[in-house]
Amino acid sequence: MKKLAIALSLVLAVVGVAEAKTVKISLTAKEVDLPIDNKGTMYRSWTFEGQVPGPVVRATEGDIIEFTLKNDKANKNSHSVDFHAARVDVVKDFEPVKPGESKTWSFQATFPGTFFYHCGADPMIQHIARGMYGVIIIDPKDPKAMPKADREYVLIQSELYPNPDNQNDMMAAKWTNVMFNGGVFKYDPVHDPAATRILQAKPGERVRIHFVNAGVNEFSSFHPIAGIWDRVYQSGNPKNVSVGMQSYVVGPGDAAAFDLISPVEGANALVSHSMRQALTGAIAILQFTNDADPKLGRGDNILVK
Ligand SMILES: [Cu+2]
Repeated sequence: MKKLAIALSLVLAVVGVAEAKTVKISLTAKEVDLPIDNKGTMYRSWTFEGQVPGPVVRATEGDIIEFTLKNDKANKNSHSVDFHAARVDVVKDFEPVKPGESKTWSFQATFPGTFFYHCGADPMIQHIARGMYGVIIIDPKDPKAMPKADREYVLIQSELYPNPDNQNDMMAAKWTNVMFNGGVFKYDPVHDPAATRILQAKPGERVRIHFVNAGVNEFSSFHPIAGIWDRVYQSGNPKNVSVGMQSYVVGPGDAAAFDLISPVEGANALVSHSMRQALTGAIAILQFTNDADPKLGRGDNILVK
């Protein structure tokens, strides 16, 4: 056993991946009905793991991600996964998987950051608009590359097309609402009294928002009402840093990391400052309070369900 371990570490040293670990990730495509607002209006969604957005995928810079996509046999459509954190072959690795089948492929996460992932099966516009999207966070290998966040939240913007079967409406950008994390005013009890959830942090804490724009068509102008972004990291890469930003544009299919620190108790409203987007649903309340729930913005609660 010891000999084997020595031999293995020698092999790893020779190929120069001594620090890399292999992370196994599995996602199952599921076509299900999900609520798209706080009233519980149901929508025929296509999903990863029956949820919109899909699960947060996370690894560290340098890791090998061994990824398996399963397509549930109850589904009617082929699905695929396109990780924006990967450098691979679009034909071989992003190829759609038929219902009842599965496929495994690997990539090394060479750049740290906040990246989009989505289904790339044809027609991609419909697969994304119906809910097949999520975030893959690649933490920097050097833990000091970015200031440590006290809390983190994932917000993914997308447009709601009322008829999920009408691809023409998607091509024409005839959406009715813009949402964060798959729900209209999901975290905004100010504009929708039926909303029960908000984001929370304490004054002085560094809150990092991993923001993805799933689109499928609109650009987002991400702004914290009553706040200023302490730092914005394009693509979430620690080297791409801007400071003291009021808003930052994230195009469809793009992502960034946004740090916010409030010196006072009170609320900020995180919005797309494109007002038609905000006022149809793209608002999330972040409450700064000394009584902030210690579980929120940590562990599995960075994506508030
Ligand atoms: Cu799909």
